[in-house]
This record gives sequence, C-alpha cells and structure tokens, in this order.
Amino acid sequence: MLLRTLALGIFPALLTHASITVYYQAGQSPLGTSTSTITAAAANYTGSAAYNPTVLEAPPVPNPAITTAFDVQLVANGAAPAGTFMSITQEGNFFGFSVEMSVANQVFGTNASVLQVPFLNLMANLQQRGGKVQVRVGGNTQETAVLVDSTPDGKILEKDLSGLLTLYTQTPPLVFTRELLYMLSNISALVNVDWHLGIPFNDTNNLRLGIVEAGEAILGNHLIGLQAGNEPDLYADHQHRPSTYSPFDYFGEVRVLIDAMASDSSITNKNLLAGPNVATGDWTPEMVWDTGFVDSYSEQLAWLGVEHYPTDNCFVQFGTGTFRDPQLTFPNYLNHSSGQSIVAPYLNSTNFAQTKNKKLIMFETNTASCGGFAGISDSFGAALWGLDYGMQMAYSNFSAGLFHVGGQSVFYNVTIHTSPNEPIDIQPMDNRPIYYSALVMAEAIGATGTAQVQDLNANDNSIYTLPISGASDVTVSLAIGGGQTVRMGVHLGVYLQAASVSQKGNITWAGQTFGENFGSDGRLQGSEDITTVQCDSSTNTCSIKVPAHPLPSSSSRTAITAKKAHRKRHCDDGPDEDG
Ligand SMILES: *[C@@H]1O[C@H](CO)[C@@H](O)[C@H](O)[C@H]1NC(C)=O
Ligand SMILES: *[C@@H]1O[C@H](CO)[C@@H](O)[C@H](O)[C@H]1NC(C)=O
Ligand SMILES: *[C@@H]1O[C@H](CO)[C@@H](O)[C@H](O)[C@H]1NC(C)=O
Ligand SMILES: CC(=O)N[C@H]1CO[C@H](CO)[C@@H](O)[C@@H]1O
Repeated sequence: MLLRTLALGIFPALLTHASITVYYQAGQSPLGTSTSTITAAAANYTGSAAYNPTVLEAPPVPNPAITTAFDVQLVANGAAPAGTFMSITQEGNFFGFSVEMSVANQVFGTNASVLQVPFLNLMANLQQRGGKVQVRVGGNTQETAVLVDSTPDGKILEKDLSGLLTLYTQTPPLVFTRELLYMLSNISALVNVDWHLGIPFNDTNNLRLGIVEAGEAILGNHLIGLQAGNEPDLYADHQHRPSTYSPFDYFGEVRVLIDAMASDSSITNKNLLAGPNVATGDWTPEMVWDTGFVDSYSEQLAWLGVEHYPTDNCFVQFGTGTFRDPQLTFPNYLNHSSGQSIVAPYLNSTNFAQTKNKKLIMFETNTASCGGFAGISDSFGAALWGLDYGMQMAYSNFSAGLFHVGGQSVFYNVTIHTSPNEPIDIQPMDNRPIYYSALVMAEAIGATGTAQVQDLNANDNSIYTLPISGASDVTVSLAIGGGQTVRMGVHLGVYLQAASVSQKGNITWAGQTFGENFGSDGRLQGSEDITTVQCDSSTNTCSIKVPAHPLPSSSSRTAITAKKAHRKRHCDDGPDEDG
C-alpha cells in the first residue's frame, strides 16, 4: 500500500516496509531577493533548445501563505479516507519514457554492438527500484518509418530532411534497419526494459508491417505493445487525411490493420495493439470509444492509449498560436492543480477502461508540446511537476505515463546524449529533472505490483508548494490508524531537493545526484542521505519536517564534472522531431 498526500512539496508516503518517504521541495528564493534571472548569455543564445541556458526567477510565495503544521491521517489496509479513493494496483514501471523514433540513435546507442552505457545505468537505477522499465519508441516519426535491409552509410536510421512531410509537422520521413530492433533487444538482455513500438499509419492501403514482424521476432516477450497509429485526431489538421476524417474512419483503418495482421503468417502474437492514441486535440477519447472500438477489437487490444501535453510552446518554435511567456507560465507547473487538470478529461476513460478490463496508458506527455519551455522544462520545478503529475495519473487509474524525449530541438528531454554526431558509447548523457521524477516514482511504487496510490487532499487540499522563505518550515504529523502501530525511531525519510525550483541540475534524491544537467554517466553520485523521522508510539504519529531550504547534507558528495555548458493546439512537433 502506498499512501500519498498533497501536492508538490510534501509527499509523505507510507510504504509496505513502513519507512516514510518525503519527497521534498526545498525553498525557492525569497520574494524579491531572487538571484537568478535571464542572463545576457541566455538572451543571446542561439544554440539548440536542449542546451538553452535560461534560468527563470522562482515564482513568489503563495499568498495567503499555506498552513505550516497539519495532520495527515492514514488508514490502514487499503481503506481510503472519506473523499478520496484508492487507485487500481500499479507496477514499478508506471513512470516510463517515450522516445521519438528518429532520435533512437541519440538515446539508446549507435547500433546493437555500441550501446549507450549511461542509458543502461539510468535504466538499471529504475529497475533496482521498480523491477522493470517500459519505453515506447514512436511518435510522429513512426508514421512514415520504413524498414529497410540496409542504409547507404550503415547507420540504423536515416532521416530524409529534404522530404519534410508537410508544412505542419515538419517531420522527416525515416528509414531504419533491423539493427535498431537488435539494439533494443540487446538493451533488454542487460536491463529489464520492455518496449512499445509504433505501426506506421500514413498509408493503411499499403500497410508496412515489417516493424511488427521483425519487432516480435527480435524482441520476443520484451515487445509489449504496438501502437496503431499516432494521434489520429490530428491527421486531418496535419493534412495526412481529408478534413472529414472521423473516429469511424480510424475505426475502419484499425480493422484493416487487424485483418492484415491476421493474414500475416510472420506475426505470431496478433494481440499487442494499442489505440486510439488520440492527442485529445480534435477528438475526445469518448468519440472513439463510442464507435465500439474496444468491444470490436477487444481481443487484439493489449492497451488503450492517449497522448497529451498540458499546453504548447508553438509560438516560439513555429511562430504560430499564442505566445506564452515562460516566466509567467512557470507558476502553472508548481501546484497540485496542474496534474489534476491534465488528468481530469480522462477520468471517464480510466473508468471505462476498467469496465472493459483494459489498461489505459498515457503514451506521450511532457511539460509542453512544441518542445517545452526554456527554463521550465529543464528546471527542478519540472521534476516536482513530473512527480506530482505522475502520481496523479497513477491515482487516477492510468496504468502508465510515458514522458517524451524529442531530441536536441526540445527543452524537455528526460535524457539525451551529449554529442549526437560523435560515437556515443563513451559519451555522457544529459539527464534532465524529469528523470528524477521517474526515480522517485519507481522507488515509491516499488516492484511488488500491489502498490495503490491515493491522493489524501492533505493540508485542507492546498494546491500549493511550500512557502519559499526559510522561516516557513512545514511539519506534518502523520497518524497511522486502523490498528497499525508505529515504532519509535526506526522510520527513515529521504528528500528530493534543490536550492530553487528554477535551478537546472544538481538536484538530489536521498542525497545523491547526477550533478549538472549535462554530462553524467547515469550513475548516482554521492552517498545516500537518509534522515530519521521521529515517531511517537504512544500517539501513533510521526512528525515529518519539510524544511523550506535544503537540508545540510549528512555526507559529502562527489561532484560530477560538467562537460559543457503543436502549432495551435495540434502542434505537437518540434521543428525536426519530438512530440
Ligand atoms: C556499430 O557502430 C560502431 C561505431 O560507429 C562501428 O564501428 C561498427 O562497425 C558498427 N557495427 C555495425 C554492425 O554496423
Ligand atoms: C464516459 O464514456 C462512455 C464511453 O465513451 C460514454 O458512453 C459516457 O457517456 C461517458 N460519460 C461521461 C460522463 O462523459
Ligand atoms: C480508480 O479505480 C478504483 C477501482 O475501480 C475506483 O474505486 C476509484 O474511484 C478510481 N479512481 C478515480 C480517481 O477514478
Ligand atoms: C541478446 C541479443 O538480442 N543479442 C543481439 C545483439 O545484436 C546482434 C546484432 O548486432 C544480434 O546478432 C544479437 O542476437
């Protein structure tokens, strides 16, 4: 049983082994004394989005201030306090990744014999905590991907930049070889990673099932899902289908796919499909459910899927849509409402999925489409946001949330290797704050497969993070009810912290870190820093302190050397790749 309270800032969690985990957001800069601001270097920066140096000002403390001492009553054995529910059981691979197909060779390796070692370490960190990891390889670039026997220069994938598909997505057509799939398979031979692949849907009159045939043959049981197309509700907007294209048309195309797979003797498992993978842009999921999609294809559907970003930054990437100032947008990511409002349109669908005995996955998400925001997507605030949103998805009965990696042209990558044009096995990776969200989530949910997540609406349902002044430490009194008792002095706390929500890099989880946002080998550095939480067995409560500034470390840390420094709502594409 995993119990969780409140929003960004304080997540006391009671784990099965009765240790207490507090995910801590440390203090933001006090109002008016913010030290970091957009520097001249950032203003003049012209490089790729992934290395944009913009550091925003930490938003001001909520006004009125939040209550700094409050009680949280936990109820034992799966019972939920009034007004909140227990989620379905969740697995340790809940928080996974979505990797745009065109950047597979910037994340996983060069080919099957040259794997990206830091990536293996990152997956191993998650496996150690959650037992397994899931990664989706797909996105807009899956739609035109063609499996070929070889490429002229021997690479595992090639983009045809001269053949940009449409004015709208600017997504390059892609060719790839079986070697890409061998690379994934060789990863799974070392770390417990399962894969979702995407079936190209650009031309369902001439389906290309090579990725299904080869994917199954090469990945075996590590292939767990096959997405039937990507964001079909945007096909008309992206000019990939006529403007009349409807959920019924998509329904019909999936029938064509199922029939083609049925008559393909090279495909043994015909029941791994995932759909409808709507962006929830032009269609709601209900519009697809109401075609009879799930009942008609129940046997073939292993997963139900959606994809969504809370907002977009298309104005900056493409000059279209609404300009959103990152500084003014930042506070939207720093409260508990953000995750709740992204998830709200899907609550009916997670319920619907349960009535059909299916699992709903958020196949692609991150801070904002069209690449995320400078100074938000790569800040500590994004780590807290990703964790709160991930927990909210789990609480809301999604079965996974996969955070997107889009390449050098986006601000939000979870991890990406530092120099894509150099041989990469010895290259460090750039680990972004969202990876810490994954780490914490894997540790909190664990590998039992029995964890349930609950939003306790703590502190009178306050949506806000902790006060930003060091004078405003918060103390949570966690009371354990229902006959469970606490033992004095044996409870341990670990903190996720940084000096400011706007900080890039040098985040710590239990005292350990990947250092700066740039250049890590994927191993956590430093010794684990675990705090003892005082519990009182006479009152059955534990007092958890959540200071508004970073705790002094109880151990020394090894610093890592830094190496270097939808158009409208349907623009979920970066200029080159991404989602
Ligand atoms: C894999 O990539 C390495 C480094 O670029 C190269 O030396 C090797 O020949 C490649 N292997 C294959 C099978 O293409
Ligand atoms: C929930 O989804 C089902 C299936 O699409 C639909 O029939 C029902 O009307 C939806 N309910 C609400 C409240 O939207
Ligand atoms: C999640 O599913 C459980 C089990 O069906 C249900 O009791 C709970 O209300 C659901 N939670 C939400 C937020 O819909
Ligand atoms: C375990 C596994 O999948 N090994 C594969 C690694 O990749 C090579 C191709 O380069 C395959 O031949 C191996 O089977």
